[in-house]
Amino acid sequence: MKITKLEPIILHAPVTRGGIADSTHRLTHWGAPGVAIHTDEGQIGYGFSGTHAHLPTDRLIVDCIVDSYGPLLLGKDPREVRAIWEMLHNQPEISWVGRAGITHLALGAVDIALWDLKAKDLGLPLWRLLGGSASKRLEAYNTDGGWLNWPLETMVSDCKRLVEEEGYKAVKLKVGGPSSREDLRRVEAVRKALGPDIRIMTDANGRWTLPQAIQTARHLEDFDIVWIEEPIGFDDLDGHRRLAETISTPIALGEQLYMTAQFRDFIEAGAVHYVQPDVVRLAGITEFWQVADLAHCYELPVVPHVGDMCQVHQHVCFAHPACSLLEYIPWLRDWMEAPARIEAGFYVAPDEPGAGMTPSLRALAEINKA
Ligand code: 0YR
Ligand code: MG
Repeated sequence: MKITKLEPIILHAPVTRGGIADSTHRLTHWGAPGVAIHTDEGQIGYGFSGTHAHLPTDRLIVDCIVDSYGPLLLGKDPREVRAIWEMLHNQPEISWVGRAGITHLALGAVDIALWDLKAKDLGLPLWRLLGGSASKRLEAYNTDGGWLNWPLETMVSDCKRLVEEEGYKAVKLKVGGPSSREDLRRVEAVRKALGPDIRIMTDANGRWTLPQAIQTARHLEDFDIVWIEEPIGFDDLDGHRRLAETISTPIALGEQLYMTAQFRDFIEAGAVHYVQPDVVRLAGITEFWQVADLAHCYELPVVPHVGDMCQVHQHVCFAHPACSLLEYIPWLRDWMEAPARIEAGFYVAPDEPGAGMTPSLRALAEINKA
């Protein structure tokens, strides 16, 4: 099997209620700049990054995929994905300008498309190729009820609906708003509405200073929170280490870390408890697996961030022993040929061959017109 063509794709999917916010970002669409990799056998592999749908930057990512990585991929056998990854990752001119940022996001999308091709070639869903089991219980927690721009009443009723009607047993709430007092009021209201048995995660998206984080975390202890995510700047290793030594609520992070070596440093320093790698921030499934193995060595749970809107992550989580919980955000649901399925708060192992990011025909038609 040989790669014959790379086709750029930029997909912008509207988010819930036309716009969401966390402490740091506001967006109306989720961006999925990526690639369709064609082969001489007619099979197409799809891989996407995950962005805040900023068209000029999305174009840089797809240009990097097609112009920088494309020539290195033509004629290669996509089934040799790990060897290809090493070759691309170590390519001197490209790695000179970035083992992070745009080149790295581009490599992630390429890697996902290659694994997609390999799995499709074997006629297997990726989780099966990776050795996973359909009987594994992979729980979903839902992030889509807890945005910072939802008024308190909306957030409470959304979270209640997710729990009472959809069967989730865990939800994530955004914090890090202008007032910590208001953050605490919102968390308290959801805790009261959901009762003691539902797990609540919080995510400050890096907004707090260290003293603010210490102070707010002390108060959050009253509400039995599973974790505080990115309490301070996402790559502040020593700050997170000091925070972890000071507060009792566990720390989750990793959605903005680009490299295995960064995860190693955070894990070794004791600065992270819930490890949150992302296949679209790391250079794809290949590097995700390295990080998940690393976390597993330290007996830390891996709870990925879903920059792919959980389509690929469900596959790696059904296969990797460090994963038993995965975020759910539904924004690509109407764009994928086989959207992730959740039943009573648990993922259903997908049957479709591939890595899970094949756009629906309708989506492809719309994208190609754009
Ligand atoms: C929206 N998940 C996150 C989204 C999300 C951000 O701004 O990008 O909230 O990545 O922190 O845990
Ligand atoms: Mg987060």
